[in-house]
Amino acid sequence: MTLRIGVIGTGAIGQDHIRRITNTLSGAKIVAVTDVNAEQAAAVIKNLNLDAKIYANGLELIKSDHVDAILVTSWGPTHEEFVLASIAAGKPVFCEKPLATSAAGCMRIVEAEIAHGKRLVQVGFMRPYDNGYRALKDVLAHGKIGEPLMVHCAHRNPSVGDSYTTDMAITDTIIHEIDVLRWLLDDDYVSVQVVYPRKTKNASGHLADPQIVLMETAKGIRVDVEIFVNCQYGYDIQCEVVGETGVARLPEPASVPMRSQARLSTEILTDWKLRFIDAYDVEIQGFIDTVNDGRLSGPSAWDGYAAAVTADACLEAQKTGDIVPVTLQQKPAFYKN
Ligand code: NAI
Ligand code: ISE
Repeated sequence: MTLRIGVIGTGAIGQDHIRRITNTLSGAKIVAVTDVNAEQAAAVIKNLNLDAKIYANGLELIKSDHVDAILVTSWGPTHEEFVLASIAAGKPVFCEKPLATSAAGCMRIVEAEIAHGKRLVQVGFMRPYDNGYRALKDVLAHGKIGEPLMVHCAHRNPSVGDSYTTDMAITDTIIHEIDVLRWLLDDDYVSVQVVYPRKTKNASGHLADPQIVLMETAKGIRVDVEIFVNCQYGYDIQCEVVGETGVARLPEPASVPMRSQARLSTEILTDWKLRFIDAYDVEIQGFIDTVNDGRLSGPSAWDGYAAAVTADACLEAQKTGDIVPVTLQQKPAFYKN
């Protein structure tokens, strides 16, 4: 079966997913696109030589009989409406993070999906599909370093534009660590705090950069995540788990060690699209395959909700400097597998 996919939002990640579905993955094709920037949507169709129709807006695309499943890759504040409309139409939907911009919005999606009675939503958290994180989880699952006690992480981007604001360090950036560490540790957060180191001169005047987020899990594991989005030197994702009997690190992306000009060096990537290219491929292929098999899996609306509750607490902690509790509702049986 070839899944007919409609894409809402043909910007950076929308184009990247359209390219991979068209050129790399199997079992699906892009039949519909829409973007508030209609010229851009038309250019994407032309450049990739797609046999796809441009829709006037996301809601028209979702309703179309020619579309079996939806990819939501528009700006975060638009996600909730498109995901709810997809559920109302009974269509599977892959939604880039954030699922919604607030925990309350994510909960509306959870309730709509439960009322529908079958999973329809996958959230675009791709790190659990990354080979490095999977290897790290395997180490923990086999008890090779004993019980995890502490986790040290860094999420560094070379630079960000002027439109990147202090709260986006939470909603756009550390949201990936919030999700992947829940999965890695099989745990939820109970509290968070944000502290601000000395500011880099390379950040815009309005932006607090770097930031450190401290989180505690229900099992008592302490997590620190450095977010540094103007680090200048590359796109660098670090994760080290300290256990009772050893320490395990996220592997570096494969790169050829070079001896040249009196230096031993390896490349550091600069683009998030390349750092996680394999993970995105596996993630979207997983969406296609599990939709085609009628057993959608992958990060769920509940995972989107849990991440949003934690992010909301981080946003409060950014403002107050306090240790802020993270309080999740009871996990519904619907999401227990
Ligand atoms: P972008 O700004 O490059 O693209 C977003 C596109 O959505 C734009 O072309 C815009 O015109 C369009 N759009 C906005 N509102 C719309 C609406 N109501 N209907 C139709 N089109 C609309 O942004 P980017 O970087 O592609 O990010 C999009 C989403 O993907 C964001 O939520 C972002 O957080 C997420 N993202 C996820 C990544 C990941 O690693 N999983 C990486 C990058 C982005
Ligand atoms: C971007 O929006 C992403 O989601 C990337 O995966 C992330 O690493 C980057 O920091 C964000 O800006």
